[in-house]
Amino acid sequence: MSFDVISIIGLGYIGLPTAAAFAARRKTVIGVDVSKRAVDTINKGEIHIVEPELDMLVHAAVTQGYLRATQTPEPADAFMIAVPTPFRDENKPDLSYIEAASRSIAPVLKKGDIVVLESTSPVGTTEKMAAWLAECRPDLTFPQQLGEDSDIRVAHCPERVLPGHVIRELVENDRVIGGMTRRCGEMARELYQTFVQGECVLTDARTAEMCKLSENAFRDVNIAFANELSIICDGLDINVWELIRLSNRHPRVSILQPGPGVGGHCIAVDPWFIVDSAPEQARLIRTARIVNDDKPRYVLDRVERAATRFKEPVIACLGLAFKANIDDLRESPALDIAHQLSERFVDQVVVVEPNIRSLPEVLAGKVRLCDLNSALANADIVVILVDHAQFKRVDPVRLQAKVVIDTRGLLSHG
Ligand code: SAJ
Repeated sequence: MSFDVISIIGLGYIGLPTAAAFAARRKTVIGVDVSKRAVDTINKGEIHIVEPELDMLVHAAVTQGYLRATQTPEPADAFMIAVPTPFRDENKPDLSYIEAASRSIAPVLKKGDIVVLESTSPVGTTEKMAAWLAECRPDLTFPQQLGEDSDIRVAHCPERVLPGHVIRELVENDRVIGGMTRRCGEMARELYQTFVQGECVLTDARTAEMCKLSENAFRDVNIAFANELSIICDGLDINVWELIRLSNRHPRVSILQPGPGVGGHCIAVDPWFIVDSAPEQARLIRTARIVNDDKPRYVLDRVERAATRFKEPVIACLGLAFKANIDDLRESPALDIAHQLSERFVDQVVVVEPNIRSLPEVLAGKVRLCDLNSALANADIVVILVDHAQFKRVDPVRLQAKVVIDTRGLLSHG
């Protein structure tokens, strides 16, 4: 089998690094994206997202002629769909991007091609994708659930990389590959082995879909446990971070860290796909989502209670990103808390976020973005929302005369 030309549909946080990884192995890669801005940026050898080392890789791939971006799909030997799967109202998964991407590549498919779904998806989506493709191309055969070989092979291979470490994890992580038939899985494995050094483990498409959702739900449930413990400990006057440190000395206990809530576009989203598929059974998974989504409100209550001690307190929010040492503000509980505080305490909130140069739209004109020193000099209340490296270096003496609400346990880590 040879994959001379590989097409990646969706050039975002997963699609673009994957395109660059294939191009680095001297494969011809055609990147497809609906956004003209993304396509133009990539064709200039630049990138439109933030991910360490990606700029260098894309620049090399484009200048050496291995990577080219376009808005219209072209023929290739392998197609990988890496478009978003957000959720709509009432936490229902929205598969419209996958459907549109599938229908857009259908006209250029030819016998022998493989289509791999990379997007995190509810169970059954790979089968739906095969059905959409089949509907557009009655002249070709597609795999049925337990069917035999077909003209077009279809598989699911969810990405599992950690934002900020994508380039390394893309190569080193093991991959779970769910083929719609054994042959589909084997072909997908050969495709991934072009650049993946981790093990590529074969299963069926439904198990692969559920595997990715389970990984993120596992983490969500465990963070919810830590968040619930933190609220219980506040009421019982126990330092939750010391408690967790001590509990984790047990050889079979490994409690995660509480925080201001769960952010990002994966862990706070994916468990809902399981709840949507099994609403009656997924009781723990649903409750974990609710516990984590409620945590920002709990933090706000604490700040409001602390503020009653002052006439017009200056409130410094340390951090806006959804986790430490990144600039990604999407679905960030820290941003949500800063925003709500800015509405409640007009002209009293200052924000420190060393990883951004200008405020996001929701905060523009409402809070002041300032450096750590001036924030600490003026604040009455300091709310630590993200455990950025810069904040870890603050001398605790500077916080002594202030009310500190430390949602990340920054001051409690020895
Ligand atoms: N968080 C806590 N306490 C913890 C750990 C994390 O409050 O102990 C919070 C973080 O602050 C953040 C959120 O959870 O707000 C998510 O952060 P994360 O670092 O756990 O995960 P993501 O969203 O950056 O990436 C996850 C990863 N999944 C797992 O670790 C199981 C990654 O491997 C996936 O590829 C990614 O989701 C994805 O795309 O699904």
